[in-house]
Amino acid sequence: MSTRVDADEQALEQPAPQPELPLCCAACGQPITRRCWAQQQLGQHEHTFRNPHGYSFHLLCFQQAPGCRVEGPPTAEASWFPGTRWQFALCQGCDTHLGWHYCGRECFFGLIATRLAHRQTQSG
Ligand code: JO2
Repeated sequence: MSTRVDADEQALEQPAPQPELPLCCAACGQPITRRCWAQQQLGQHEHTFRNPHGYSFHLLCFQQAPGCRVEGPPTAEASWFPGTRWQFALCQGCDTHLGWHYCGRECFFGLIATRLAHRQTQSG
């Protein structure tokens, strides 16, 4: 199976122009989370992982993401954070898959960096 890198264009490559502004869905502009909710898991905020289908994802960890809708049954299958189960985290605005919600001893979100933007991209 070949490695496929997530190919979206809207990476969070620049620091936030104003750190208090929300991080939004890159596809529809829905506010998703905030920098103040960034946290470390396994000692890092950012992680790169590959799933069983061969797709690589660059994840950012947040203690909450109120703009996400969590969907599907929790599963430990191939979880990248040992001791956690994951569910899909979708944009409440447009259903784009933004990452995963994890629960173990605590719950958190791992969101795909390229699917977030510093501001609304369509209506903002
Ligand atoms: C979350 C996906 C994943 C897994 C996935 C679709 C189907 C399956 C997807 N490790 N999950 C994690 N599946 C991630 C993973 O912590 O592999 O990528 O197992 O059937 O999100 O596209």
